Amino acid sequence: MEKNAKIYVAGHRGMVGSAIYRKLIKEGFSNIITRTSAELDLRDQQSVKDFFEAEKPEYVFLAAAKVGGIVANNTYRADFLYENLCIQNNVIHQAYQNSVTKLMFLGSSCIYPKLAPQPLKEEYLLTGLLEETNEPYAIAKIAGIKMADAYRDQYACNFISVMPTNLYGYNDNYHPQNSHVLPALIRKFHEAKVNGTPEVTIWGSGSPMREFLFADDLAEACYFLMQNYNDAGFVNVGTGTDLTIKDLALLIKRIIGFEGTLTFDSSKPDGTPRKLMDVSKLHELGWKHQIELEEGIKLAYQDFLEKHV
Ligand code: GFB
Repeated sequence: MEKNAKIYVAGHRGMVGSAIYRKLIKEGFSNIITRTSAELDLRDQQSVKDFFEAEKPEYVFLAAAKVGGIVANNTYRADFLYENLCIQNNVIHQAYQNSVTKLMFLGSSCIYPKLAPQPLKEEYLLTGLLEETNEPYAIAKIAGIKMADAYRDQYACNFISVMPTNLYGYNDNYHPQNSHVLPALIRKFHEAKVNGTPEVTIWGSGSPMREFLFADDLAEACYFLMQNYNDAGFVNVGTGTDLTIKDLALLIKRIIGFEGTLTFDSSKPDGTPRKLMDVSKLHELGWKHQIELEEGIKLAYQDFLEKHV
C-alpha cells in the first residue's frame, strides 16, 4: 500500500476499526476515509453503492459488524444474522463493482465447530456443528469468508479474510448484559470495589477456556496481512494461549484490587468449552502478538476508568 493510497476503514468507531485506524495513522497513511453509522448505514444497499461510486477506495478494511457477548448473540439472533449479512454483502459486492485493489474481511473464532479439536486449525472450518448460542453470528461470518473466496474465484478479486480470537482493548463495549466477558468483568469488579459489594457474580461455571488478544495487536496483524497475504481461505489471529474464565476472573480481580469473593451463576450459558486458535500459519507468515494478557488488561482498565467512570 502506498502511503497516499485511499483506504476505507469500515467500522472505525468500534474497538477493532479504531485500532486499525490508529495503526494506519501511525504508519503515515494520509488518505483514510471513514463514515460513522449515522453518515452511512452499511446495511443499506443503495447507500453503500453510492458511497463506493463516489469515493472509489483502493483498499478496504471491513471491521464493521454487529457484535456482542454470549447473551447478546443468543438474544438478538435475527439481528446478528441479518445485519451482519447485509453489511458484508453490501461492502464486499461494492468493493468488487468498484474495482477495489484489496479488501480484508474480519471474522471471528466462533466460526469453528463447537467441539473441534484444539488448537483450531484453519482447515477445521465446516467440519462439525456450531455452538448454538452464536450460530447466527457464526453463519454470517462463514458466509463472509466464502463470499471473499467466491469473488476471488469468479472475478479474481484480491479479497482476504482474517479470523481473530476473543478481543479486548480500547473503545470496548462495557454494557452489563451485552458485552464480552473481559470488559464485563472489568466493570463488575470495579463497581464491586467502589461500592463495597462483598461478591461478584461470574456467568456460567467458570470452566470454559478462552484466548484473548489486545485489539491493537490485531490491528498490527491486519496491517501485516494486508501487505503479506494474498490467498483464499483465511488466517487465524491469536496469542496461542488460553485460560479458564475462573482464572481470567481471578486475574482481573487482582489487577483491580477487589477483596471479596466470586460466585458462579449456572443459569447463564457457558458457550463453547474451548476455542484456542492454532496460530502456526500466522507465525510462519512472520507475525506474532506483542501485548500479553496482564499488560493488556491494565491498559483496558485504564481506558475504562477514563471513559466510563
Ligand atoms: O465473552 P463471551 O460473552 O463470549 O463469554 P464467547 C465467554 C465466557 O465467559 C462464557 C463467561 O462462558 C460466559 O458465560 N462469562 C462469565 C461472562 N461472566 C460473564 C459476564 O459477565 N459477561 C459475559 N459476556 N460472559 C462470543 C460469541 O462467545 O465470543 C461471539 O458469542 C463472538 O459470537 C465472541 O465469537 C468473540 O467467547 O462465549
